[in-house]
Amino acid sequence: MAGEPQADCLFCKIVAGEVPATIVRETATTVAFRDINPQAPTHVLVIPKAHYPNAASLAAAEPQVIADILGESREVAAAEQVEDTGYRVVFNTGAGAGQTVFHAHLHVLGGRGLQWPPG
Ligand code: D5M
Repeated sequence: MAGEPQADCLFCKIVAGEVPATIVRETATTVAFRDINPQAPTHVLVIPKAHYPNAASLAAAEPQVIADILGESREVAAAEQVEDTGYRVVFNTGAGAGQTVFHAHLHVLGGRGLQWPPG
């Protein structure tokens, strides 16, 4: 069923507490934790607790949770004190865009200058 935990999903295991992560925030619908391979001084992933393979499928099924994730990204940015210097939020969607974990996740990146266009 859509949104149900998947046994072979790394981020479902983090939600369940079966894989350790440095969790920085948690709500009823989301978890935010530090990326294991940070690309900036602040690099936090905000994920839905429900399993959807990417942001598009989550948006179609549970649009309020996409809003929750964006709201949490703002809270993360404030806690990390990157609001004033600027930060970036990114949903890589599809392998061609660099997605490697197929449980929707929003990258929150900040704490250094960020170039555009991204690589
Ligand atoms: O981003 C997937 C991200 O997930 C990537 O930046 C590494 C991160 N990652 C992978 N495994 C872990 C664990 N165990 N903890 C924390 N972060 C992790 P993508 O957009 O799919 O390329």
